[in-house]
This record gives sequence, C-alpha cells and structure tokens, in this order.
Amino acid sequence: MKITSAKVIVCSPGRNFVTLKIETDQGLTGLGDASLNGRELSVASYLTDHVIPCLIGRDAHQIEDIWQYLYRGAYWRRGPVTMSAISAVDTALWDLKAKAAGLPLYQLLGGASRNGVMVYGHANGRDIESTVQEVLRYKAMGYKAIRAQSGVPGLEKVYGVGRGKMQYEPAEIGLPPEHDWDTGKYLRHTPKLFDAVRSAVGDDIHLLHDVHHRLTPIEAGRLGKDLEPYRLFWMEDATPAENQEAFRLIRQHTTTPLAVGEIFNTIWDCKDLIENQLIDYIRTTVVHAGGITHLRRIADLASLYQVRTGSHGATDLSPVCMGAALHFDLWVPNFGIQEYMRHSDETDAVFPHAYTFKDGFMHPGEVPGHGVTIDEALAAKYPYQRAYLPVNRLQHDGTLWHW
Ligand code: CS2
Ligand code: MG
Repeated sequence: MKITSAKVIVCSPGRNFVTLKIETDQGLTGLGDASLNGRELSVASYLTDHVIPCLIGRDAHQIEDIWQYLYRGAYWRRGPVTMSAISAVDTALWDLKAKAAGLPLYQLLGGASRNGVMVYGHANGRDIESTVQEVLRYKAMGYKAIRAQSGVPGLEKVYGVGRGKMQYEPAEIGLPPEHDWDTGKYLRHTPKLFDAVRSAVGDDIHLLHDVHHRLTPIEAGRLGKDLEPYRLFWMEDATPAENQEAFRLIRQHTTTPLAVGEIFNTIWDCKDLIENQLIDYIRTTVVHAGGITHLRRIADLASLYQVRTGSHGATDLSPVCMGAALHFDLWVPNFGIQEYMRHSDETDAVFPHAYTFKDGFMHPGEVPGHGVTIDEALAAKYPYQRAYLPVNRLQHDGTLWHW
C-alpha cells in the first residue's frame, strides 16, 4: 500500500487543530492529530516542509520503519514539535493499516482488555460552592471520576476554571493572557475545596485534581499530605517534571497518588519517574508522545513498575487523538483512566467519530481504523486564528511563574 500524497489541514472550529491526512494507491486514507496548543503552525510546517516529501512512495504498512526513519533520521531528536509530527504520521498509518485489515484499531493492538474505557470529567467553578454543584452535575451525568478545579480567593484567574461551558479551553486569541499566582492562597484554599467536594459527592466517586506545574516539590508534598483525608485518585503535575528526581521529595511526604506526563514527548522524559516508582499514572498521549507506536513502549515500561496509563484528553487534543486514544485504552493492559474534556459542537461536526460515551465510560466503536474522519469542506469554514496559552506571574512581585 503506497503513500501517494499527504496534506496538513489547519482549522479552528472553536479552537485550532492540525490534522494530517495521508492518501494511498489503494484509495484508503489515514488521519493523524498534530495539534500543539499555541504552537500549531510549527507542527504544520514541520510536516508540510520536512516530513511529507519523505513519505511519498513509501509502503504505508511499514509503520515501525517510518517511525524510526522520522525519529533517527531527523538527527535533532525529541521535543514537542518533532514528536507531534511523528505522532500524526504514526496515527495515520495505524488508521490505514486497520482500515486495510477491515478491523477497528484496538483489534490490531491485541483486542479488548476491558468492557469500556473509564473517563473523567471536568467540574470547575469560580468558588467552592459552584464547583461542588458542578461535581454533582457530572455525577448526575454518570461520571465515575471527576476532576475538580476552582477559583482561588484573591486571585482573578487560575488554571482550570472555564468560561462556563462543558469544554474548558485555556488558549485565547491574541497575545498570551497574563494571570496572577499566589501559592499560599492556593495551598490554603485547595484542602477546603476537597473537604466540601468529598462531603457532597460521597466516597464512591473518584476525585482528581490538576496542580498544573505550579508548586515546588516540598509545597507539593504539603498539598498531597493535606489532601490525603479526601483520598484523591490522583494529584496531577504537582511540580515541573524536567527534574524527574524532584518527585522523590514529594513521595517522601504523601501517599496521594501522583500523575504526570501530558507535556512529555518521549519515553526518555519519564523513564526515571517510572523505574523509581515516583509516579502512579503516566499521562503521555497519542498526539504528543510519538503516536500509538511509542505510547505502547511507554505503557510497557510503566507496566513493569505497576504504573498505569492516564492519558491527557483536553479540548486541544482533537477528536482524531481521542479516537485513537480510546482504541489504545481499550487494549492496554495497565490502563488507569482516560481524560475526556468534551469538544464543542463545531469541533464534533468537523470531526465525525464513532466513539461514544455512556455512564462514565467510553468506547471507540467497531468501524475499521480509529473511527474518526474530517469534513474538509466544513473545516475550511473555520480558518486558523493565532491563540496562546496564558502565562502566570507571581502576584507579589511579578516573577514569571509556571502556568
Ligand atoms: C490540562 C490541560 O487537561 C489537563 O490536564 O493540563 O487542560 C492543559 O492545560 C492544556 O491541554 C494545555 O493546552
Ligand atoms: Mg493537566
């Protein structure tokens, strides 16, 4: 099955997405997500200007050889732009191979290991009371796992508090919005949030929280200890993870499970965390960590240390990524949970898909491939608009902090 052409589709149905479409001499097409929030055009160019010319004429069935060609052959290895481009090619090739076989993608990986994929929803609010109400609303929708994020008294804007819609999208058109940050206010507030949420929602709902890289290791240890009475499913991105060793300090102070990895793009970013059992869930994704091919390697390493998967699934990862991720999730033996931040209606219309949600679980569907397509005519009606993620500055002195 020869690759005859490939193209990049950039569109913005409510937010920016980059999609790679590969066509073959057997009339089959494959899709891969290449969206990198705030740096979309870099990946689009990497694919169009540097990758696609090398794909034409290759055998689409040679997924591994093409992966190695793009990874080792680039000389300049790793990084979010390079790996998002490789991920998109890999995902499109797995889509093609499954279509050629007439099978849903999960069957090529090893078949279903579970009945469905447990996902978590995103409850957020300006204050504790509104967040509690949102958590109860998600419980009523059937979610078994719910992430809770709230505004912090004394801070105007914080990560995770949306603009009142089901889909939380932090990127804004124009230059990066600047948020104030104060760790003390956050550390005093968050245990109160979970005291109220756990009391309201009961013991059977899994509760999650995203610290979003904003604490030092010892502060993360303190928060993890303060949250122990509320038995979180995980505390995510507790501290910036370039220094994987930093998680050892957190581990020394708390038994609250730790999740990290949505911004990782290869196994090398998490090798030490996993081998030293410094985390409990690895959040790497199909779109940013080398596609299905590399994500399987990460999951297999994690399984040796009882680390489970918990892939990122925010609105800035397209339905193409979500579809492929659900096939991966249905198969992977050491599955933990899948993030599911619902996309907008415009996005869902541009990306028709076979996956479904019911009572807190999702299924990728049974159609050949990963089950997600793109309506190119509709996509063309939503042109790209440059948008940026926010930055944080410390409220007391303006130091540029972690957002
Ligand atoms: C967050 C994301 O969903 C999450 O866990 O960390 O919303 C993240 O902020 C965005 O994906 C950044 O583009
Ligand atoms: Mg996160």
